[in-house]
Amino acid sequence: MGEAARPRLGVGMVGYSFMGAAHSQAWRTTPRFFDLPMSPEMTAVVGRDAARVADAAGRLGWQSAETDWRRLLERDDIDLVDICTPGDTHAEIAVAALEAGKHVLCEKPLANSVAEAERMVAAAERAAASGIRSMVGFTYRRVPAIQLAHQLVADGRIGEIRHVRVQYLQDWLSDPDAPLSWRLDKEKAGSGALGDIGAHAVDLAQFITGESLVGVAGLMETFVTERPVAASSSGLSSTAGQGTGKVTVDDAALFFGRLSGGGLASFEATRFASGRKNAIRVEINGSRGSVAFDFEDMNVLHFFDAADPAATAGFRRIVVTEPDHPFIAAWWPPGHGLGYEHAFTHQAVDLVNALAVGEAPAPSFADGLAVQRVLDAVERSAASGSWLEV
Ligand code: SOE
Repeated sequence: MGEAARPRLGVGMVGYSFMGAAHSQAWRTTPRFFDLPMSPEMTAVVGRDAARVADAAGRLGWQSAETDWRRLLERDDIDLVDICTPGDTHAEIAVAALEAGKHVLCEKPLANSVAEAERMVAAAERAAASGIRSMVGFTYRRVPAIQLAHQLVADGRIGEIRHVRVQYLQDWLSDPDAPLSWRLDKEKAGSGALGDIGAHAVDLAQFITGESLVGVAGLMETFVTERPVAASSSGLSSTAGQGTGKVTVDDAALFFGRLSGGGLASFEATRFASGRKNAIRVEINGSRGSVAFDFEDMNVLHFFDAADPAATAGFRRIVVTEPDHPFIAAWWPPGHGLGYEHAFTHQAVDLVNALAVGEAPAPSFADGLAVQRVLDAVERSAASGSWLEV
């Protein structure tokens, strides 16, 4: 499409740390690699510290900087508010933005509680009546190998789902001297490994299978309850300052559940899996085959087809980099893999495409609420030691 024919989409992003940097990279790249029906513009970035946000704007490619997110709602050149802040601010910003007629992209988990997520869904539904859209950032859905797994399951290639096994394994807290950060503060983050990475695990299970979790039982543990306070932090790494403080969230969460189709699902989310950096492992076994994925080898999907002749049957290692695979045609020749950041670009592409035709983008705030309900049930189950319906 010619540049002049593309309507402009003014984006205002709140927060510019790890997630803000990932979203900025997506907004910079999206119009350069994909032929989009709208032209996203990196109009404004928001942070509380004037000097730091001005620096972030220059570094990440934003045209202007603001120190209060409410300014985005007053500005006519902002069409979409992209929320990349800790969970305790999601509901307030998202509801106000939707009420001000701005589309919203909100990082996961949607909120810190079911009540907040419900308020966000209600605001999203009201806004949708006047064409204002919302989306939650379960980014891993947009990894091409995950999209392929979803397609294979939807096409019936693995049959009826019997088992779903999802592990999300990180190790950035396994050192007891790793300092505190907002992610270890219940007030800010809502929960620990459960909400931060378990949320992705639940969303992936529900997205790939097209089913939902109807009941769960869980265990949660905080292995290190006190840590050095942080002097500064960037991304997942922090430097230690003076003194120590309490960890108020879980370090690990284990849970299992039943899917709406009757299958059994098990989950593990931990920041203590020494040596595992960002291992999101998904295996789904069905009546006709299986799919298996590990984010540490993210360009590959393993697929087992039970209909193959027994003598040569086995898991196929599919390198998901062919032009026929989701999103790949816009990138590199076969075998020239993609990385973590590409999923954020694909998320922006799908969002812009949906906005251009007035469709509801997915995952919706309702999908975010569905995940929140599972997390809430896991937390209550861990506290009470009982099986709970979602
Ligand atoms: C930290 O555990 C984290 O950055 C998550 O918050 C992200 O959602 C995930 O993509 C990587 O790990």
